[in-house]
Amino acid sequence: MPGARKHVTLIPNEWSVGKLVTMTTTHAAEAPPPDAPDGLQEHFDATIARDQRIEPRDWMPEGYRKTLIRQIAQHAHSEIIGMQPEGEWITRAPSLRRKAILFAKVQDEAGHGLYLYSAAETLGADRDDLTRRLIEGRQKYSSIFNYPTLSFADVGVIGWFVDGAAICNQVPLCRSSYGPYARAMVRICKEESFHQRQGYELLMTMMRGTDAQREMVQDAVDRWWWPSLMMFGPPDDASPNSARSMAWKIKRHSNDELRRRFVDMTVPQAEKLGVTLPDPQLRWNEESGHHDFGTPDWDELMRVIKGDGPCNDRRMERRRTAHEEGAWVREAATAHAAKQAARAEKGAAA
Ligand code: BYC
Repeated sequence: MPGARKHVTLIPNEWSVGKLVTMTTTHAAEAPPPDAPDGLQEHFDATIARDQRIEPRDWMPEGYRKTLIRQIAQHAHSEIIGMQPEGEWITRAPSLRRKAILFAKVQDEAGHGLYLYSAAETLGADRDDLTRRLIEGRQKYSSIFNYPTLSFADVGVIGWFVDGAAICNQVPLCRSSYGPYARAMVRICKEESFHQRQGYELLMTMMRGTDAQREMVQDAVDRWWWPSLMMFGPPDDASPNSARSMAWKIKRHSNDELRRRFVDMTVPQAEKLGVTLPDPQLRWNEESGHHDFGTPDWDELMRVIKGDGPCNDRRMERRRTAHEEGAWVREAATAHAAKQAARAEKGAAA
């Protein structure tokens, strides 16, 4: 119908975060029968098969624990490094309102990193050690944060694409089999959906502006589209961790499945916004009920993951400097905690 308002869903209903909290949160932590010490593996397997949660006090296979630490640490590092591309625009935001919004958003990402480091600590990981591994280049963070933010439209496109991709990836992680990770995801996803909406709203405002603003938006879309598709990881047949992680129900969907969901979700949003996604092969496929789309440049993803992206050096240098400059805060906090503990001990003894 001409002139009719087309309804664009930012997050499809069946993915709504609200529904996630109604999922089964039954604890997996019935202790294994005391007379069956050899039954720990069976107990773990049965817990996973029943779709219940593994909690920190439960026995778990070493591979499960290591896989979780790897994924959660990478996820935490991504949230922290992910503050940088948008953070570079805080002092250059075009209005006080945009500055306040951006400030709050970047601060939220820091909070996400902290919940996730806490979740990794429930598995026996040490936060300092994880940070050291990151700054020594022994642990990864998401490839997407190694691209530059060239204009303020990039802030909007990061909200729309990068937070949108994060939602597609992370909403299913709210049903991850490890309790502390799944619970951290519920709050994180609620905040990410706010971030996605603020990005989209910023872009809608720019699209109502001048030709130059519309060109900035299209340019940002052109630069961020393919790297956003790469966020979901290598294709399924080149993803060494997926099968194991899915069997353990850490991951609920494969990389390709989530990528396709992101494309299906984003295409109508792009139409509504009035931008073109830079993929000549993108079209609706009636038979499959999904969009067909082109192949991301997997060599580029591998180069970026290995440290050879446009901004890897800059991001890591900034992270190292921030860590060094924060040393006095860590020392002061440790001294304060020791003083408090000594005072409490003295009080208890008196
Ligand atoms: N970038 O076997 P695969 C955010 C690595 S931040 C870098 O498929 P897996 C936000 C992968 O680690 C949210 N590395 O692995 C913040 C593996 O290497 P290792 C970020 C990648 O784990 C600020 C190897 O390639 N989201 O939202 O089964 C502002 C083979 O891959 C990438 C998360 O962290 C990549 N893109 O699946 C705005 C989500 N892709 O470890 C927004 C949580 C793959 O064997 N993570 N690799 O040496 C996951 O869901 C999964 O770990 C992945 C990869 C889907 C990313």
